Amino acid sequence: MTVHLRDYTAPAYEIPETHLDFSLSPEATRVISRLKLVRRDKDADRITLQGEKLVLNSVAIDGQTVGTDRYELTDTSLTLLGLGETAEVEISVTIAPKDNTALMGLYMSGGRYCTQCEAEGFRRITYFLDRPDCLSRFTVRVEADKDNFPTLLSNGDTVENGDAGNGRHYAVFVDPHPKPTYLFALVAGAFDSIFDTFTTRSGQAVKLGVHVDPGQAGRAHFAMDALKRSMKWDEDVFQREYDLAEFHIVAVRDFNFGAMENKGLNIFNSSLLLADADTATDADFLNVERVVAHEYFHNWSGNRITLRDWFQLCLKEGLTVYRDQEFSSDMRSRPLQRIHDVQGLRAIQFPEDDGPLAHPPRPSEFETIENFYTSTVYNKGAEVVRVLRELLGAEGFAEGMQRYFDDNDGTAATLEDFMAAFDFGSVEAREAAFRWYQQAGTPTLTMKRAHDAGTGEVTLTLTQSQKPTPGQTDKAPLPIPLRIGFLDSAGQVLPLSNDGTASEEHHLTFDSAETQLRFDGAAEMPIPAILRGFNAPVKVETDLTQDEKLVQMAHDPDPFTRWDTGQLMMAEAMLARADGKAQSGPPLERIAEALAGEFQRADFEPGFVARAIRPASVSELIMQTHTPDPAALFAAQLDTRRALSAALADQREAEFARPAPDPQSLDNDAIGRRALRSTFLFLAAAEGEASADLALKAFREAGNMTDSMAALRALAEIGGPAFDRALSTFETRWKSDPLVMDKWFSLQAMAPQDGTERVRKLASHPLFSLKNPNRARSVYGAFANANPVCFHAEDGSGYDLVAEALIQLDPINPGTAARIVRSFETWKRFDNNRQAHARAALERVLAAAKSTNLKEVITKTLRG
Ligand code: B3K
Ligand code: ZN
Repeated sequence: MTVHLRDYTAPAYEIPETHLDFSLSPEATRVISRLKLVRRDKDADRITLQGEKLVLNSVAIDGQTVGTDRYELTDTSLTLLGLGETAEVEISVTIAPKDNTALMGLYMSGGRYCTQCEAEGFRRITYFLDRPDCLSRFTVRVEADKDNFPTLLSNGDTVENGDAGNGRHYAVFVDPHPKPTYLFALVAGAFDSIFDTFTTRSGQAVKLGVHVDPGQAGRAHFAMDALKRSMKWDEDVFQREYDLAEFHIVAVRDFNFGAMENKGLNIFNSSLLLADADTATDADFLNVERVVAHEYFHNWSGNRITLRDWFQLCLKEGLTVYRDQEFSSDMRSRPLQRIHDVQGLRAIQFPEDDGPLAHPPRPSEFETIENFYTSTVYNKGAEVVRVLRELLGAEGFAEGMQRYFDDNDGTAATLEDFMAAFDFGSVEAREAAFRWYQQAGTPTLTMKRAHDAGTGEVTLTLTQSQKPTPGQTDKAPLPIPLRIGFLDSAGQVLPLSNDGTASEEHHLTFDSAETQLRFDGAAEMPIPAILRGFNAPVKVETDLTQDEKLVQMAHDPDPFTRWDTGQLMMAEAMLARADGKAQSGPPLERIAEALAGEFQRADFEPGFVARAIRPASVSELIMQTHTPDPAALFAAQLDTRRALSAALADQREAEFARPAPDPQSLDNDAIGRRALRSTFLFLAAAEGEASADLALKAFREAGNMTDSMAALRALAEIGGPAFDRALSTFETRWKSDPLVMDKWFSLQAMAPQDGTERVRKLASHPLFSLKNPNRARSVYGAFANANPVCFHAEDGSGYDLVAEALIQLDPINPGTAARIVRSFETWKRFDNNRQAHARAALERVLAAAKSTNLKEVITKTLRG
């Protein structure tokens, strides 16, 4: 059943008031809902409420218990009949949270109750208009056994609590802000809680609580701190204040994705909340900070202003990712954040845009909305907001954002509403910008130069093109914001002039299929960077020569450009090697020489250099190759790493001769230096046994989880008994810590030499379970997404392994299965033999699949 954007109609009735009464029990929770219905559409006399896997006990309309003459019941709905202008409806259902392995609706994790309702989980709690444009004021009463479930939470502020007799207690919550069902949440259980207070800029005191598994409070403080910083930042940068007297975050171990922005009661996967230096890596800390901010920022971009329908998902997700990226840039290092985000975009979103599952940030049809929580909606969505900011200028963008928040507060909005808040100068300009939301695919921007030595004029001929994507063949040009700057052949900045204005950097918009830009004042052919800062999600192809790129990677003032051109040079070198044509690629000595220059710069930043000297992963190289051979690419990467490792040996020795950074410190320099040491170990690991001492020493001396994992990753590549010993030391120390053990599992699943064998063994490890999504992903997700050599093995063994797991996982947790299967999306890039293996594996899974989630993804993947 395909749903189309163009078919949107508002519901016939509104539900302005909702009372929910939960009597919690693992096998039989009773949910009574009292709804006030008010007619919107004057001809209506009936309404269909969604409901799945519910046992209906009774229905009453206006105080009278009614029979099937007043309602129709199906597996997925309850239609109330013969309604008037208004009605008071009471529905009683029973559900079994303990049996809910799909983790949608009300379920149990570690003996505690929690919920996940986005997108369509609420219908597994009771019958309701389970759609984002039905905004209701919720009052919720929760009752549970007192000893086992001492903490009771729901959205909004607590207005009452007390004893309910029989060893039970209750609490009542009122959320004054009308909200759709997907933002509903309930939690009950035994937690260790930490509390704090935040005073908003208008003087309102907010009680903050972070609730975690007993014994874990020490790992909750970083999240609390990140929350307070997020609240302050949203006031300072977007003028957005919090709007309830309480705000809670709860960590649960069983969760289908990262976290959820339920109004006033965010629920997190514990992997994105708990962090201390012993158990979390620096990357984990930064993720916790980012996701705490992201979910908090949804309070405005998502909750106060929600979505008219699910096609608008990008309105809250893309915008909120943009906001969290800006937050992280302000908290940490702006250039590093940009590199991190672009790397993620290229690793996940570009392949999606290039494959069978390509769709625009705002799709126009879907089968299962759950399958549309994609990198395109999230990450390209954020890039589109950044494009808008560039097109409008910082001030125009900021004004438009305030207008958007003010004009749409309390409503369920569309992307059209969002665009209407900005002043683009003309209707045409707004429509052109809006295309970014409507067109799928990554545009390619090409640049060719001409130089007139007589006049000193340089002409840049720019073209943009887009390949057809499934269901979308005609593409119109997009407005691409450029930041252009030039160097001379010695690497000096050239302030050329455009239209009579000389500048070191020109901000221009390219919005047609082809154009020519002219600049004056160039004595020789200059070296342009046209997309400094990477402010548009495009692929760039230029006519720069190898020598010019070496100058650019060493000297461009924009760190992003230096990093990007360096990556390009290393990739060209690796691809040439994988093709057996090493001599035609850029020479590694010269690349290494340019990289060595980074260590000498006055603005040396170790975290930046750690990324600059790290060549692309095999997965990234696969995306740059036709019919890739992962094993050959890996061999080429090893070769390149060895060369860089040797060329940068002095820098490595100098770094390791210094005292290690404070293992507890999270400042930029400490994080950066640990990242640099980790990259050095990664480069050196390509030397195999010869580097084992370095890695073992790093493992023994590791002062925190960042250092332990860096050393273990290096040992995983070196392999052999040293690796196995380190693994067992690690296991003995951490076996009772699930988050750390997830790392132990995934590290082995990513081992390039013998990953397949290891995964088979891991699946029968006593701590392995498909029921826990983190654990399932730590093995199969890690293998399929981050072990390209084994996953794409020539004999199809990698595909078979994942297919078998998916067949077992689908009946347990279809959402997680439908995510892992996406790793097959690149299958058509490979040779016929691999394609045949991938097709057979996918067809096997499809034949066994029961869920629409998994079937939709596989059908589209096979079709593409
Ligand atoms: N909005 C949730 C994601 C819900 C996913 C539903 N399948 C988390 C977030 O993006 O903030
Ligand atoms: Zn989000």
